[in-house]
Amino acid sequence: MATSGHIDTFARDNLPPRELWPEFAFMLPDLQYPERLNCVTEWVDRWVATGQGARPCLISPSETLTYARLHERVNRIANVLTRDLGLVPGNRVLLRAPNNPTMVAAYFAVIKAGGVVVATMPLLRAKELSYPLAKAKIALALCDARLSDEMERAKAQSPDLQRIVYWGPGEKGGELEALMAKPGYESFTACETASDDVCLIAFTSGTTGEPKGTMHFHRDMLAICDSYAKHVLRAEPSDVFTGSPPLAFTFGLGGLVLFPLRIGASTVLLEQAGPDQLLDAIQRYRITVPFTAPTAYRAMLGKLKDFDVSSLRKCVSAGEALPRATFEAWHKATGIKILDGIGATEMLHIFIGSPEHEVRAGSTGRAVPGYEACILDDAGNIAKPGTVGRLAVRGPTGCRYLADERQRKYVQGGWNVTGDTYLMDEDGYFWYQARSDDMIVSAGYNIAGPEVESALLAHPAVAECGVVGAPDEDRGMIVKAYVVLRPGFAPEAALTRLLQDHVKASIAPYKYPRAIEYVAELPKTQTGKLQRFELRRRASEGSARKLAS
Ligand code: 3UK
Repeated sequence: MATSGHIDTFARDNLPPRELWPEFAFMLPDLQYPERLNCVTEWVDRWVATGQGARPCLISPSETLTYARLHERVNRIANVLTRDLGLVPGNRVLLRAPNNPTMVAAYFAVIKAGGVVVATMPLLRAKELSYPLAKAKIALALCDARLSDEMERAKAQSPDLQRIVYWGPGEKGGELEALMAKPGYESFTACETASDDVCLIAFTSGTTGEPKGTMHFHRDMLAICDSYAKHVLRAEPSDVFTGSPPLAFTFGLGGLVLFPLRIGASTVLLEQAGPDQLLDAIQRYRITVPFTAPTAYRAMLGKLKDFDVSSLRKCVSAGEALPRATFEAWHKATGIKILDGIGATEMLHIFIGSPEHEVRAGSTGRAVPGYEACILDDAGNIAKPGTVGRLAVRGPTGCRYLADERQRKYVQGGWNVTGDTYLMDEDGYFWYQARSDDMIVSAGYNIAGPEVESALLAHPAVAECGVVGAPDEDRGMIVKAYVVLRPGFAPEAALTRLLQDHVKASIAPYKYPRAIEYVAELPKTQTGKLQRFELRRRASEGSARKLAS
């Protein structure tokens, strides 16, 4: 192991003890990295050094940066960090901005200077910002001036935070740009970090309990490009990427920045990326590779006729299971098989997913080359194909929580145990059942909420839905569906019966939702995932009220 390039040893000191690490494997020749490695040079400097600096790189509605201009912007910020703001290798820097070119430049500048990025979602409030500030002991923040309100409020309650530097328009903005303009700041030599120095602490969105800080090395950032992106996604330098996930969510970081820049492609960064904006961008920029969540594909389906999406080549879905109905409708409408893939913040990116020619409708796919995945039974042994059990994975990336006891839960016997219930078939394809804690046990039957959701989504009246267990005196639990209707359908008892019959006709009848409640919208996380725990809470409150009355 190379000696660390960090002077501030906080990240290294707070890695989990070695015996709690998952096993790491670097089976592919693509995954051999030098001991000294600053990953940013691979995405940015490399293209300039090989005479390709004029290629388009980051595209946004307000500016387009070539690789050469991104290189310069990264260098200028890196100089500001080290010369004006006193950054020392190993220091953590909080970043707060919507997806835009300066956010990307700041991400790379922190890492190039040997720092550790802690990126945050634009919608977070002061309270949610103060948690990572304290947990990762962050003294410096770079922030888009439009997001200064909550940032200032967070500072007031965060003793570690010494300094915030703002950029962009807005009352507080412009300080970063003024510093960046100094003469001599256009070049910067990358800090000589070790390939196993931490460069990113990504916090999980915390659907249950406190967020967890997952620590990633320089080599991890390349490994996701050289495993998933190279062998499953298989994009080309001429591809134009875009997508909706925030760059603070590693799904977005990989799909919108690391994957395209690894191959010299370009990427369109959108500050607002709802289904309409995404469709508009696909048409306007002739997007070939979009990254978004299953609900967004579903929402876009109804609007495809108003847009020209003929440029699309590869569509990636992750974050939640892709319902078969969505996969099939998208294939019918566009001729494209959506690439489903399961990833996790702990693993940095997607570790199960198959290329188009191997995709099977309704399955997440097979283990990504470089990764191994299996199903563990209750005793922790590898189960036979066809068994439903806990998903476990290992490969070049894996879980290392920042000072967190929950490491023992995620890593068991060297495997990363993601908390998902899956089945692996004889051919090595993985079939999602549910989050392990989302399984509904009703009158002795195990029922996976997402399977009932998939069945409901195939009915034309259903726009979105969430299925959970509601406490029930007779059955322990009953299957309850929260349904958002499409325009033109009324929430009537007749429709409830129709939907129930529809489910009974498409999956085992005992799985049908005995209760259906119509709602205007579903609770979602910052990363756009359905909050089943919130629905469960509502469902149990609802039945508590019923019992009391
Ligand atoms: C669920 C899926 C079924 C699953 C992520 C791609 O989602 C990402 O990371 P998170 O830490 O959540 C991880 C959990 O989300 N999940 C994700 N993808 C799928 N379930 N099918 C899928 N295709 O429960 C997993 O354990 O927020 C996704 C890349 C990077 C990521 N961080």
